[in-house]
Amino acid sequence: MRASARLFADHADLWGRITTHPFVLAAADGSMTQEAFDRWIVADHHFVVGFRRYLGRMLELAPDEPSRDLLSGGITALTPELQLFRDAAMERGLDLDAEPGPIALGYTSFIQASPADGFEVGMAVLLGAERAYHDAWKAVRATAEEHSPYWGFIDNWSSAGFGAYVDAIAATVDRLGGAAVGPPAKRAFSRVVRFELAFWDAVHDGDPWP
Ligand code: MP5
Repeated sequence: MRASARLFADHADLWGRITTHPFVLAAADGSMTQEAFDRWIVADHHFVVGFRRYLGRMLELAPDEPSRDLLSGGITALTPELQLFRDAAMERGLDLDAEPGPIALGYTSFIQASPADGFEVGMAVLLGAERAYHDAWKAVRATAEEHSPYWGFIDNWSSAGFGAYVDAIAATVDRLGGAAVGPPAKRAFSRVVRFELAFWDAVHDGDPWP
């Protein structure tokens, strides 16, 4: 089995819960509350700001030109993506500098710390996080209307171009082979899957500090 497939094989059940989470279903059928979507914009903006810095660290660690091409492409795509968040926040009067909740902060901090455990661990994290969003927003796209207020975000992660990026990440993980599925990489991937679920819960229901 390829290394990327081995990472997913252990998490088939939890993966199904990411793409059928109540937040995802509500985005698809238009029943999302304004509070939940506003919470997601602020929390996910915090995540993407941290994610871009993590990708910068991964670019520095990358061992060859194909993986540097992949990562620098990922970084470049985040300029228009961050603008989507800024525009949505401006329209809705949201403060993007608001204190993130503990789940949003914890997941983002975990992602940013992951390259310290090596490039292979960082790549397992990248595969999990990007594939989670591709699969979830593809599920939203399957039933959402193009005039959905979330269309810019839906299209960003569900497009064929983003799918090709996720496939290229998987191919890089496969090229890395054994170290990409060693215990540290598997543990990090498992944490990504569980954090993705916790993040949907947090934006759906709230992510309060004590
Ligand atoms: C992504 C995201 C995808 N924006 N938020 C979460 C919680 N998980 C994954 O990352 P990117 O950088 O927006 O493609």
